[in-house]
Amino acid sequence: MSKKPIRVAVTGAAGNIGYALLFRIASGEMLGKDQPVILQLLEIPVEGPQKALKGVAMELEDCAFPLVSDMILTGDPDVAFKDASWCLLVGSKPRGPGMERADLLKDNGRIFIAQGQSIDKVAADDARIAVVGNPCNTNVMIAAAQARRLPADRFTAMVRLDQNRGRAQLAQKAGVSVNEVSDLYIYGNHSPTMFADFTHAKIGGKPAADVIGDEAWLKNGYLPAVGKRGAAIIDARGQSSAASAANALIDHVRDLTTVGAVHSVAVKSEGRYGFNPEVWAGMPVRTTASGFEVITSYEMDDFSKSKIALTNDELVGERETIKDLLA
Ligand code: NAX
Repeated sequence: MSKKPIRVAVTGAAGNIGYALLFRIASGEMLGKDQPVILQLLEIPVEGPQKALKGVAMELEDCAFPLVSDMILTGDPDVAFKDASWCLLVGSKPRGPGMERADLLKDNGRIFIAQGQSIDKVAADDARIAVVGNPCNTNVMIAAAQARRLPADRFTAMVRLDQNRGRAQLAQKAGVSVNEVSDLYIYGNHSPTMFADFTHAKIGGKPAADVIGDEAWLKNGYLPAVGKRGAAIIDARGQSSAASAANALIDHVRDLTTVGAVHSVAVKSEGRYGFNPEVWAGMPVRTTASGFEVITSYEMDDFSKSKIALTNDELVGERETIKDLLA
Protein backbone atom coordinates (compact mmCIF):
# COMPACT_ATOMS: atom_id res chain seq x y z
CA MET A 1 0.00 0.00 0.00
CA SER A 2 1.38 3.42 -0.83
CA LYS A 3 2.22 5.87 1.95
CA LYS A 4 -0.05 8.74 2.96
CA PRO A 5 1.13 12.00 1.37
CA ILE A 6 3.04 14.48 3.55
CA ARG A 7 2.12 18.15 3.21
CA VAL A 8 5.19 20.30 2.60
CA ALA A 9 4.76 24.08 2.74
CA VAL A 10 7.39 26.19 0.97
CA THR A 11 7.46 30.00 1.24
CA GLY A 12 9.11 32.17 -1.39
CA ALA A 13 8.32 29.33 -3.76
CA ALA A 14 8.76 31.40 -6.92
CA GLY A 15 12.18 32.70 -5.86
CA ASN A 16 15.59 31.45 -6.93
CA ILE A 17 16.02 28.88 -4.18
CA GLY A 18 12.40 27.78 -4.62
CA TYR A 19 13.07 27.06 -8.28
CA ALA A 20 16.07 24.89 -7.41
CA LEU A 21 14.27 23.19 -4.51
CA LEU A 22 10.76 22.22 -5.53
CA PHE A 23 11.73 19.80 -8.30
CA ARG A 24 14.00 17.90 -5.94
CA ILE A 25 11.34 17.64 -3.23
CA ALA A 26 8.91 16.49 -5.93
CA SER A 27 11.31 13.81 -7.16
CA GLY A 28 11.61 12.32 -3.67
CA GLU A 29 15.14 13.43 -2.80
CA MET A 30 14.08 15.05 0.46
CA LEU A 31 11.55 12.68 2.04
CA GLY A 32 12.16 9.49 0.11
CA LYS A 33 11.48 7.93 -3.27
CA ASP A 34 8.36 6.18 -1.93
CA GLN A 35 6.91 9.17 -0.07
CA PRO A 36 4.13 11.12 -1.86
CA VAL A 37 3.94 14.85 -1.11
CA ILE A 38 1.40 17.63 -1.34
CA LEU A 39 3.21 20.86 -2.19
CA GLN A 40 1.68 23.94 -0.55
CA LEU A 41 3.38 26.93 -2.12
CA LEU A 42 3.30 30.43 -0.69
CA GLU A 43 4.22 33.66 -2.47
CA ILE A 44 3.43 37.26 -1.66
CA PRO A 45 -0.17 37.98 -2.69
CA VAL A 46 0.50 40.35 -5.57
CA GLU A 47 0.25 39.72 -9.29
CA GLY A 48 3.92 39.35 -10.30
CA PRO A 49 5.02 36.71 -7.75
CA GLN A 50 1.67 34.87 -8.02
CA LYS A 51 2.03 34.69 -11.80
CA ALA A 52 5.62 33.48 -11.47
CA LEU A 53 4.43 30.86 -8.96
CA LYS A 54 1.85 29.65 -11.46
CA GLY A 55 4.66 29.27 -14.00
CA VAL A 56 6.74 27.17 -11.59
CA ALA A 57 3.69 25.00 -10.89
CA MET A 58 3.15 24.52 -14.64
CA GLU A 59 6.72 23.24 -14.94
CA LEU A 60 6.20 20.92 -11.97
CA GLU A 61 3.10 19.56 -13.73
CA ASP A 62 5.13 19.07 -16.88
CA CYS A 63 7.54 16.82 -15.00
CA ALA A 64 4.65 14.43 -14.24
CA PHE A 65 6.31 13.52 -10.92
CA PRO A 66 4.56 10.40 -9.60
CA LEU A 67 5.12 11.48 -5.97
CA VAL A 68 3.25 14.80 -6.26
CA SER A 69 -0.30 14.08 -5.08
CA ASP A 70 -1.45 17.68 -5.20
CA MET A 71 -0.25 21.27 -5.40
CA ILE A 72 -1.75 24.28 -3.69
CA LEU A 73 -0.68 27.78 -4.77
CA THR A 74 -1.56 30.63 -2.47
CA GLY A 75 -0.80 34.06 -1.07
CA ASP A 76 -2.37 33.20 2.29
CA PRO A 77 -0.12 31.67 4.99
CA ASP A 78 -3.12 29.97 6.65
CA VAL A 79 -3.73 28.03 3.43
CA ALA A 80 -0.05 27.28 2.83
CA PHE A 81 0.65 25.93 6.32
CA LYS A 82 -2.68 24.09 6.78
CA ASP A 83 -1.88 20.60 8.12
CA ALA A 84 1.72 20.91 6.88
CA SER A 85 4.25 18.56 8.50
CA TRP A 86 7.19 20.42 7.04
CA CYS A 87 7.22 24.22 6.77
CA LEU A 88 10.22 25.41 4.75
CA LEU A 89 10.53 29.16 5.26
CA VAL A 90 12.66 30.29 2.34
CA GLY A 91 11.02 33.60 1.36
CA SER A 92 12.18 36.82 2.90
CA LYS A 93 12.85 40.38 1.92
CA PRO A 94 16.27 41.05 0.38
CA ARG A 95 18.37 43.95 1.65
CA GLY A 96 17.67 46.95 -0.59
CA PRO A 97 20.04 49.78 -1.52
CA GLY A 98 20.87 51.98 1.45
CA MET A 99 18.93 49.74 3.83
CA GLU A 100 20.40 49.33 7.31
CA ARG A 101 20.87 45.81 8.68
CA ALA A 102 18.61 46.72 11.62
CA ASP A 103 15.80 47.65 9.18
CA LEU A 104 16.28 44.35 7.36
CA LEU A 105 16.08 42.47 10.65
CA LYS A 106 12.88 44.27 11.63
CA ASP A 107 11.17 44.06 8.20
CA ASN A 108 11.87 40.35 7.94
CA GLY A 109 10.97 39.89 11.58
CA ARG A 110 7.43 41.02 10.85
CA ILE A 111 7.11 38.39 8.10
CA PHE A 112 8.22 35.69 10.53
CA ILE A 113 5.83 36.83 13.26
CA ALA A 114 2.90 36.41 10.86
CA GLN A 115 4.16 33.07 9.56
CA GLY A 116 4.91 31.79 13.08
CA GLN A 117 1.37 32.67 14.17
CA SER A 118 -0.11 30.97 11.15
CA ILE A 119 1.99 27.82 11.67
CA ASP A 120 0.92 27.72 15.30
CA LYS A 121 -2.71 28.03 14.26
CA VAL A 122 -3.00 25.63 11.31
CA ALA A 123 0.06 23.41 10.80
CA ALA A 124 0.01 19.69 11.64
CA ASP A 125 0.65 18.60 15.23
CA ASP A 126 3.92 17.01 14.06
CA ALA A 127 4.97 20.18 12.16
CA ARG A 128 8.66 20.89 11.81
CA ILE A 129 9.94 24.23 10.60
CA ALA A 130 13.20 24.92 8.76
CA VAL A 131 14.16 28.56 8.16
CA VAL A 132 16.43 29.56 5.26
CA GLY A 133 15.36 33.20 4.72
CA ASN A 134 18.00 35.49 6.19
CA PRO A 135 18.92 36.39 8.84
CA CYS A 136 17.80 32.81 9.41
CA ASN A 137 18.99 32.28 13.01
CA THR A 138 17.05 35.34 14.15
CA ASN A 139 14.02 34.77 11.91
CA VAL A 140 13.55 31.27 13.35
CA MET A 141 13.68 32.71 16.88
CA ILE A 142 10.94 35.20 15.95
CA ALA A 143 8.73 32.50 14.40
CA ALA A 144 9.26 30.14 17.36
CA ALA A 145 8.29 32.91 19.80
CA GLN A 146 4.81 32.78 18.27
CA ALA A 147 4.43 29.06 18.77
CA ARG A 148 2.21 28.39 21.74
CA ARG A 149 1.46 24.83 20.58
CA LEU A 150 4.74 23.54 19.12
CA PRO A 151 7.93 23.00 21.16
CA ALA A 152 10.98 25.12 20.34
CA ASP A 153 12.96 22.13 19.08
CA ARG A 154 10.62 21.84 16.09
CA PHE A 155 12.07 25.15 14.84
CA THR A 156 15.48 24.95 13.16
CA ALA A 157 17.49 27.21 10.86
CA MET A 158 19.85 26.15 8.11
CA VAL A 159 23.62 26.17 8.52
CA ARG A 160 24.03 23.08 6.37
CA LEU A 161 25.24 25.05 3.36
CA ASP A 162 28.13 26.25 5.53
CA GLN A 163 28.92 22.69 6.60
CA ASN A 164 28.90 21.52 2.98
CA ARG A 165 31.11 24.44 1.94
CA GLY A 166 33.49 23.76 4.83
CA ARG A 167 33.87 20.08 3.96
CA ALA A 168 34.41 20.82 0.28
CA GLN A 169 37.13 23.37 0.99
CA LEU A 170 39.01 21.05 3.35
CA ALA A 171 38.84 18.28 0.75
CA GLN A 172 40.14 20.62 -1.94
CA LYS A 173 43.07 21.78 0.16
CA ALA A 174 44.00 18.19 1.10
CA GLY A 175 43.54 17.00 -2.48
CA VAL A 176 41.11 14.26 -1.46
CA SER A 177 37.48 13.40 -2.19
CA VAL A 178 34.91 15.18 -0.05
CA ASN A 179 33.87 11.75 1.26
CA GLU A 180 37.14 11.65 3.19
CA VAL A 181 36.19 14.71 5.25
CA SER A 182 34.11 14.05 8.38
CA ASP A 183 33.25 15.58 11.74
CA LEU A 184 33.17 19.15 10.43
CA TYR A 185 30.38 21.06 12.14
CA ILE A 186 29.25 24.69 12.12
CA TYR A 187 28.75 26.69 15.29
CA GLY A 188 26.81 29.94 15.61
CA ASN A 189 25.28 32.30 13.09
CA HIS A 190 24.77 31.78 9.36
CA SER A 191 26.99 34.78 8.65
CA PRO A 192 30.71 35.41 8.24
CA THR A 193 31.13 35.08 12.03
CA MET A 194 30.22 31.38 11.95
CA PHE A 195 32.81 28.96 13.28
CA ALA A 196 33.55 25.98 11.03
CA ASP A 197 35.20 23.78 13.66
CA PHE A 198 38.25 22.42 11.86
CA THR A 199 39.79 21.48 15.23
CA HIS A 200 37.64 18.32 15.46
CA ALA A 201 37.33 17.67 11.72
CA LYS A 202 38.92 14.57 10.24
CA ILE A 203 40.37 13.80 6.84
CA GLY A 204 40.65 10.11 6.06
CA GLY A 205 40.00 9.43 9.76
CA LYS A 206 42.99 11.57 10.92
CA PRO A 207 42.81 15.05 12.50
CA ALA A 208 42.34 17.57 9.68
CA ALA A 209 44.89 19.93 11.24
CA ASP A 210 47.59 17.20 11.02
CA VAL A 211 46.71 16.33 7.43
CA ILE A 212 46.61 19.98 6.30
CA GLY A 213 49.71 20.87 8.38
CA ASP A 214 49.13 24.61 8.08
CA GLU A 215 47.48 26.11 11.13
CA ALA A 216 47.82 29.67 9.82
CA TRP A 217 45.85 28.73 6.70
CA LEU A 218 43.14 27.01 8.75
CA LYS A 219 42.72 30.03 11.00
CA ASN A 220 43.27 32.90 8.60
CA GLY A 221 42.53 31.46 5.15
CA TYR A 222 40.01 28.67 5.57
CA LEU A 223 37.69 30.19 8.18
CA PRO A 224 37.15 33.52 6.38
CA ALA A 225 36.80 31.71 3.04
CA VAL A 226 33.98 29.51 4.38
CA GLY A 227 32.36 32.46 6.15
CA LYS A 228 32.46 34.70 3.09
CA ARG A 229 31.68 32.04 0.47
CA GLY A 230 28.19 33.47 -0.07
CA ALA A 231 29.65 36.86 -0.98
CA ALA A 232 32.18 35.19 -3.31
CA ILE A 233 29.32 33.43 -5.12
CA ILE A 234 27.45 36.73 -5.55
CA ASP A 235 30.62 38.33 -6.87
CA ALA A 236 31.19 35.54 -9.42
CA ARG A 237 27.62 34.79 -10.46
CA GLY A 238 25.95 38.15 -9.96
CA GLN A 239 23.29 36.35 -7.90
CA SER A 240 23.26 34.67 -4.51
CA SER A 241 23.64 30.92 -3.99
CA ALA A 242 20.49 29.14 -5.07
CA ALA A 243 21.17 25.57 -6.22
CA SER A 244 23.65 24.93 -3.41
CA ALA A 245 21.26 26.48 -0.87
CA ALA A 246 18.41 24.30 -2.12
CA ASN A 247 20.70 21.27 -1.99
CA ALA A 248 21.62 22.10 1.60
CA LEU A 249 17.96 22.35 2.57
CA ILE A 250 17.33 18.93 1.05
CA ASP A 251 20.27 17.63 3.15
CA HIS A 252 18.98 19.44 6.27
CA VAL A 253 15.51 17.89 6.10
CA ARG A 254 16.64 14.47 4.86
CA ASP A 255 19.13 14.18 7.74
CA LEU A 256 16.53 15.36 10.26
CA THR A 257 14.39 12.43 9.13
CA THR A 258 17.24 9.87 9.08
CA VAL A 259 17.76 8.34 12.51
CA GLY A 260 21.46 8.38 13.45
CA ALA A 261 22.49 11.14 11.02
CA VAL A 262 24.93 13.64 12.58
CA HIS A 263 24.86 17.09 11.02
CA SER A 264 24.97 20.85 11.71
CA VAL A 265 21.66 22.53 12.51
CA ALA A 266 20.87 25.88 14.10
CA VAL A 267 18.77 25.04 17.18
CA LYS A 268 17.75 26.87 20.33
CA SER A 269 21.05 26.82 22.16
CA GLU A 270 19.77 26.35 25.74
CA GLY A 271 23.26 27.52 26.78
CA ARG A 272 25.16 24.71 25.07
CA TYR A 273 28.75 25.46 24.00
CA GLY A 274 28.53 28.75 25.91
CA PHE A 275 25.91 30.35 23.65
CA ASN A 276 23.28 32.63 25.09
CA PRO A 277 20.43 30.21 26.02
CA GLU A 278 17.84 32.18 24.01
CA VAL A 279 19.58 32.33 20.62
CA TRP A 280 19.42 29.79 17.81
CA ALA A 281 22.99 28.69 17.05
CA GLY A 282 24.52 26.15 14.71
CA MET A 283 25.84 23.02 16.46
CA PRO A 284 26.09 19.30 15.77
CA VAL A 285 22.96 17.21 16.33
CA ARG A 286 22.20 13.51 16.04
CA THR A 287 18.78 12.62 14.65
CA THR A 288 16.70 10.34 16.89
CA ALA A 289 13.39 8.55 16.35
CA SER A 290 11.52 11.43 18.01
CA GLY A 291 13.61 14.43 16.90
CA PHE A 292 17.27 15.11 17.60
CA GLU A 293 19.77 15.35 20.42
CA VAL A 294 22.52 17.95 20.48
CA ILE A 295 26.02 16.48 20.63
CA THR A 296 27.65 18.24 23.55
CA SER A 297 30.80 16.16 23.92
CA TYR A 298 33.20 18.25 21.82
CA GLU A 299 35.78 19.99 24.04
CA MET A 300 36.62 23.45 22.70
CA ASP A 301 40.12 24.92 22.97
CA ASP A 302 40.72 28.63 23.68
CA PHE A 303 40.80 29.55 19.99
CA SER A 304 37.47 27.78 19.35
CA LYS A 305 35.94 29.38 22.43
CA SER A 306 36.98 32.84 21.20
CA LYS A 307 35.35 32.16 17.80
CA ILE A 308 32.16 30.93 19.46
CA ALA A 309 32.11 34.03 21.68
CA LEU A 310 32.32 36.25 18.57
CA THR A 311 29.44 34.60 16.72
CA ASN A 312 27.43 34.47 19.97
CA ASP A 313 27.90 38.23 20.39
CA GLU A 314 26.49 38.78 16.91
CA LEU A 315 23.47 36.57 17.62
CA VAL A 316 22.83 38.37 20.90
CA GLY A 317 23.09 41.71 19.05
CA GLU A 318 20.55 40.57 16.45
CA ARG A 319 18.23 39.45 19.24
CA GLU A 320 18.60 42.82 20.93
CA THR A 321 17.65 44.62 17.69
CA ILE A 322 14.38 42.71 17.30
CA LYS A 323 13.56 42.02 20.95
CA ASP A 324 10.30 43.97 20.74
CA LEU A 325 9.15 41.45 18.08
CA LEU A 326 9.48 38.53 20.50
CA ALA A 327 6.62 39.53 22.79
P1 NAX B 1 14.62 35.44 -4.03
O1 NAX B 1 14.51 36.90 -3.81
O2 NAX B 1 14.96 34.92 -5.39
O3 NAX B 1 13.25 34.74 -3.61
C1 NAX B 1 12.59 35.06 -2.43
C2 NAX B 1 11.11 34.88 -2.72
O4 NAX B 1 10.42 35.06 -1.49
C3 NAX B 1 10.56 35.90 -3.71
O5 NAX B 1 9.90 35.23 -4.76
C4 NAX B 1 9.59 36.73 -2.86
O6 NAX B 1 8.45 37.15 -3.60
C5 NAX B 1 9.22 35.72 -1.78
N1 NAX B 1 8.73 36.32 -0.54
C6 NAX B 1 9.17 37.45 0.08
N2 NAX B 1 8.42 37.69 1.18
C7 NAX B 1 7.54 36.68 1.26
C8 NAX B 1 6.51 36.37 2.18
N3 NAX B 1 6.24 37.18 3.21
N4 NAX B 1 5.76 35.26 1.96
C9 NAX B 1 6.02 34.46 0.91
N5 NAX B 1 6.98 34.70 0.00
C10 NAX B 1 7.73 35.79 0.19
O7 NAX B 1 15.64 34.92 -2.94
P2 NAX B 1 16.36 33.49 -2.86
O8 NAX B 1 17.64 33.55 -3.61
O9 NAX B 1 15.40 32.42 -3.19
O10 NAX B 1 16.75 33.47 -1.31
C11 NAX B 1 15.77 33.34 -0.31
C12 NAX B 1 16.35 33.61 1.06
O11 NAX B 1 17.36 32.64 1.36
C13 NAX B 1 17.03 34.97 1.21
O12 NAX B 1 16.65 35.53 2.46
C14 NAX B 1 18.51 34.60 1.27
O13 NAX B 1 19.26 35.57 1.97
C15 NAX B 1 18.44 33.30 1.99
N6 NAX B 1 19.63 32.42 1.90
C16 NAX B 1 19.93 31.68 2.99
C17 NAX B 1 20.97 30.77 2.98
C18 NAX B 1 21.27 29.95 4.19
O14 NAX B 1 22.27 29.18 4.12
N7 NAX B 1 20.54 30.00 5.29
C19 NAX B 1 21.85 30.63 1.79
C20 NAX B 1 21.22 31.12 0.53
C21 NAX B 1 20.41 32.38 0.68
O15 NAX B 1 21.28 33.48 0.70
